[in-house]
Amino acid sequence: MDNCLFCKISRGEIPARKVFEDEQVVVIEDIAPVAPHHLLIIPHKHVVNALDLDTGDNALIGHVFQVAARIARERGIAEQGFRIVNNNNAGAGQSVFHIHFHLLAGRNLGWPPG
Ligand code: IU
Repeated sequence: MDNCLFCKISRGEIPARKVFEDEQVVVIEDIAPVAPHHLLIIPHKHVVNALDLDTGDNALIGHVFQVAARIARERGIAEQGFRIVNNNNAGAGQSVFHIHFHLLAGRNLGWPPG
């Protein structure tokens, strides 16, 4: 997608603080962190949000969670607890319309989320 911010980050056309990348996802530091650990796991594939997924994307979403768990272990935040958040549509807080998963940790994470 020509005009998509996360496609541009995925392609390396816009700089981002990249912490991991493989053939399916790129993981960056969120530009406006809301927790001591705030990463975005972004599939390279342009999918708008959960409503835009099809069954062919099942392995991709599984991979996202595998990457999140690996990063949580590597950062030493697995045992204290971490959260994976995916906002779908503006009413739920989605502001970038390319599917992504927030990985949050390092402070008390309230429940229910706001
Ligand atoms: P959201 O769930 O769509 O609201 O998440 C989008 C996130 O992308 C949000 O946390 C922003 O701070 C973050 N972000 C970014 O990391 N870099 C950018 O250039 C822009 C947004 I624009």
